[in-house]
Amino acid sequence: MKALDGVKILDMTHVQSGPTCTQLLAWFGADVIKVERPGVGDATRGQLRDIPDVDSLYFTMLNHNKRSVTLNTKDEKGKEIFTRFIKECDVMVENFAPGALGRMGFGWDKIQELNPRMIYASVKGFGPGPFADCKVYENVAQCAGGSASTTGNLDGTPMVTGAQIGDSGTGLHLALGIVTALFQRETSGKGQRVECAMQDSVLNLCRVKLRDQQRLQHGPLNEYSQFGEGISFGDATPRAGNDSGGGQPGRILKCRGWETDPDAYTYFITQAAVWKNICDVIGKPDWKENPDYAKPVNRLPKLNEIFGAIEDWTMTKTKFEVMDICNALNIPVGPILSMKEISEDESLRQTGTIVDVEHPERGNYLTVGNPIKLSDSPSDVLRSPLLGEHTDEILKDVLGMSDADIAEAKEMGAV
Ligand code: CAO
Repeated sequence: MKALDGVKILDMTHVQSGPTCTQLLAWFGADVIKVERPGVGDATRGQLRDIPDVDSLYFTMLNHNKRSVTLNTKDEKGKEIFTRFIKECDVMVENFAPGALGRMGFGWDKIQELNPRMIYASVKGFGPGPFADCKVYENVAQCAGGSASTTGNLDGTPMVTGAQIGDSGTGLHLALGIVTALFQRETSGKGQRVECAMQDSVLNLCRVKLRDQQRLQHGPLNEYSQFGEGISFGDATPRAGNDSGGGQPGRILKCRGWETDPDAYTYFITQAAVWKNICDVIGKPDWKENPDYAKPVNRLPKLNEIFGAIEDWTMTKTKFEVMDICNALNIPVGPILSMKEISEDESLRQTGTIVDVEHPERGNYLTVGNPIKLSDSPSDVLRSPLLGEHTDEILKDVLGMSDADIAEAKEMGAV
């Protein structure tokens, strides 16, 4: 048994944000029926291809454990079949440009009329307001959600981050909305509309930066490096380089080999509780009792000097030696791991966070498994479906269509 066994998801998602959401639901056991346009499919099947004519890694890594049915939802026969799917499924998920489902004739009113128990979940770039009709991709969301403005160096341009907080971040939020709505349906008996805007999800993940925006009204942000550097603050939360976003100052510091290895760095946090251990390990025992350094508040204006001294020490060690030495002393540090190092990490393979998957057309590839581990509902990662691989099977077992009905629908170009 899996947690979401028996839940049928009508998956109208494409690209990244929606597919991340439905992939999670599939890992938890839902039957995710991915509806794709005949002969075309999700655009990402063909994007960033590394092997000619084979589904891209972009697609395969976002669509595990799903079944694919082709269906032209703009065609009359296709609409009839789609209507039957709406009646049979528990949840519909989509992330088309605003209004696309309505243009097909399947707005929220229509869906409620067809199936009052259906949960209809959408990702859009923006919520209601001036930008509600805009198409949005990852980096637009990072920019509009406050992330880009607060990422990067103080003297540099706004910066997007490699973590897909706009797409995958919104997919995660939406998945939570869906299971919450399923839970409420247990008592209400009714479906509901679940909406997640990418701007809102990014902002939710940038919550601490809105915290700092308000703190600015009461004085400088003295844990930011620019405070110690004597650079005055403007009227908006500034970019803070690699400063820690929390109350314990931290920085990225060079480790042995940094001259040739772009990832020979560690993150080092000067947690107040272990300050004395830090002083000992970097060879500054006098800083333990010296009133200029002993208290966190006195250290804030001197972060450049302090991290300079720590870096003099980290540069004599590899990032893994820093990890071993500091963790034994309870000092929080973390190596900067490259994707190559992560892909070769045995412990991540053992927990199912990195998984090897066999695909009939591309062979073996690596993917990220379910990061959410349920003890009674473990996730097995199954390869993504080929375009329309399960069309006949789904039309038969979900809608009860006969072979003759299916043949007719195919002849009409509906599937
Ligand atoms: N049968 C027939 N038509 C289909 C179909 C099917 N099975 N599936 C999709 N279509 C149609 C849609 O109805 C739509 O047609 P209309 O424009 O005529 O109404 C069309 O295909 C394409 O939809 P789209 O406008 O969503 O696609 P796009 O490539 O132009 O835009 C994107 C992509 C991502 C910018 C846009 O979908 C969007 O803004 N989505 C919301 C925000 C979002 O999720 N962004 C994240 C993108 S990365 O995860």
